[in-house]
Amino acid sequence: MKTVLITGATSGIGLATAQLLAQNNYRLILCGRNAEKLAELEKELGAQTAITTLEFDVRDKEVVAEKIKNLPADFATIDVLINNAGNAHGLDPIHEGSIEDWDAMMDINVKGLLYVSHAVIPQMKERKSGQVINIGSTAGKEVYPNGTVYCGSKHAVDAITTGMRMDLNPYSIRVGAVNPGLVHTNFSEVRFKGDSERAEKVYQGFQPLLPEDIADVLHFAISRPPHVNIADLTVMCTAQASSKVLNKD
Ligand code: 8X3
Repeated sequence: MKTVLITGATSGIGLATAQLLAQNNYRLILCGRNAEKLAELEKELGAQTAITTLEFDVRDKEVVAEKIKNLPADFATIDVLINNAGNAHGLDPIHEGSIEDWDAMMDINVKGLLYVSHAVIPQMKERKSGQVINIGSTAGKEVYPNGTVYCGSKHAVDAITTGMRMDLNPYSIRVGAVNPGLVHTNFSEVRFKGDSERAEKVYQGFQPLLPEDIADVLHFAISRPPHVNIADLTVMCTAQASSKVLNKD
């Protein structure tokens, strides 16, 4: 039974992935900031598979390192790391952007991913096996107006994934990225700071991806035989052709 650590596991893509992997016999380490949701998840999915949860904010590097280091013995060997925690904050031209929003995106999407990776990779290197999947974005492949810093953070994820794959190549550690386009999650609600009406409009007039669609892709990626690495996969809904080309009703 493989052990999979998922960050940002309490909502969206992370949650759908946790639910799918629980049904498919993976041992899960679910990480997130919301203790209550983590406890609910542990109860809900604990009936299906072995679960432990880690409450942390990926920005807290000491806490991240400490909690991963002190995992219970049954969960100490991590076969797969899914760096999923990520957020967008604001959608503004660069001259109107907020420094707090920029900090949040860079700290969570880029530095948080690095902190968790730093805590997990050494044991994979030691064993000469393991898999890291970073959740990128179409925003890591092309830049769109007003998304400058978010796109910058996801381009960083793209570059970091490529570099990680090279650096970890001698240790047979598989590294890849899954880059979703528009997925119907609370992503836009967070981006627009709780303005649900504006958030919902983002997904109106076409069928966006659902978190379950990306969970399927992640399950596929981690269930490949050891010689197969899904290195870089961009997934869009049929209505989307690029960040700004969308076939809406
Ligand atoms: C999410 C996709 O188009 O909002 O990463 O940047 S988009």
